[in-house]
Amino acid sequence: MNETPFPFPEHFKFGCATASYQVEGAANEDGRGPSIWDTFCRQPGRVLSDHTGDVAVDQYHRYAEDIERMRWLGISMYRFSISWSRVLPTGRGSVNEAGLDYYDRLVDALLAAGIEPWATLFHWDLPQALEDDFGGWESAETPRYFAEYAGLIARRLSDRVTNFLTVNELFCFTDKGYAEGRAFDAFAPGKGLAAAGRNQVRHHGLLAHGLAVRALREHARQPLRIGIAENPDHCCPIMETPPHIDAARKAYRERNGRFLTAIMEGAYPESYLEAEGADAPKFNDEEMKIIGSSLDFVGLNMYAPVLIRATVSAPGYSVVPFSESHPRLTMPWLHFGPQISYWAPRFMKELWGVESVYITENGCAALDRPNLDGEILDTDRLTYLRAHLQSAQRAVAEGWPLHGYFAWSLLDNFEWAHGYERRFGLFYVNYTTLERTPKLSAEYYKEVIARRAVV
Ligand code: GBH
Repeated sequence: MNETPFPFPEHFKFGCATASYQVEGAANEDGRGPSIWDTFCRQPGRVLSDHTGDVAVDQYHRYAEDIERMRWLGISMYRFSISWSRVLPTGRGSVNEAGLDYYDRLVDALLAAGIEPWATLFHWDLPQALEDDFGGWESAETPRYFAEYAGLIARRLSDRVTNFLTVNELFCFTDKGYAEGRAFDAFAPGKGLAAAGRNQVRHHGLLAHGLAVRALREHARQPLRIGIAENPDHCCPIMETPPHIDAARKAYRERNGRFLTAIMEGAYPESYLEAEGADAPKFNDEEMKIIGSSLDFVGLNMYAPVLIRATVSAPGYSVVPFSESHPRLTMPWLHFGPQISYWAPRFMKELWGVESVYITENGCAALDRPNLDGEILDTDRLTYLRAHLQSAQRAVAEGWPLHGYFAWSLLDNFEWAHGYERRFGLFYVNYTTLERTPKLSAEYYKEVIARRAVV
């Protein structure tokens, strides 16, 4: 018997991901300006137990020991995000050198450990000043300032960092931030815009992405690899037969018209514009060209599926609703459907000819409890990760363009509106002592990496 029946090729890379506001802490240190999440966390009832990211898991001070943990795991990539207001406290204008110094230290330490830095420019922590002065993503000023910030980061870090991601998950900082409004569900800044305003916010998010791609390239100190970390509706066939596969592919394109399809095609699909009607975003050709700027890779955050079946009537597909007892992990939306880690890379190639896909996040929340021996035996997370890795391995084995995988997350951290009450880490964090303990899933991931195979 072959002991590693599900191998990953030599060039396939493994990593872990985090985001600035979720891990850094040091919210008021070394000249960092406030972000909309600092403000949001201080509005009672917005975040579970009114938790804040003031301390988070203190990676700002503990990055060196966390890099030791990455070495133990054996990962070769670390995806982190840069806090815009740490380097530009008001989002524009004067630069906070001390803030930039932190990312220099982090990058240098990663490189010394043989780990590639993958830097995300924006993972939702918009400088509060841009919200106060312009209404944040409601304004076309914000994408322009984002491009200036991207240029600054390229000039400062691209001598050592060659992998950049523009923004993380457009839906979350546009729709959930500006059009949701509900407590425990909304994200910062917690506005409740109607459809027309929301669609313009989406458009500004897209524009920020495109302008940043160009600014990064323009100011790069060496050739870069630039992508996005997007969380489209991961449509997949309810069963693997040709009609359902075709329906899921069509659904993947049309249901992502507001974001990913616009980026891949440099145009909003007709189906999106028709559905939005009078509320459709206002845009011009030049903006759509910018939004469609070519990418070096597409990063996909992978969590839950959208199950699709073929229909006879238009549009030829429909969403199969989750049954009440469909298995899910410990988030209301985290339904089990690991097959997306196969179908999404495949559809990227089939729909748009994408040659390089990375799974930029995959993971789940679980009710981790240390046992009497202090172990965290997270069999649920291990099973979830294993199933996704199996699908990813299938994609690679069949020749679809999947080149790497990042687990979300290296360690438990500030889970946005769920505060510290939901844990996504491979390492357990004791929030009293900030001590980190590897869970069983960390040991599992370490074995996968060491053997380069699903084990
Ligand atoms: C990611 O988003 C984030 O990038 C990361 O920061 C976060 O910690 C991690 O996942 C875990 O949540 O509220 O019903 O409209 C997760 C993917 C996609 C989950 C949008 C919530 C909205 C569902 N998110 N989804 S709903």
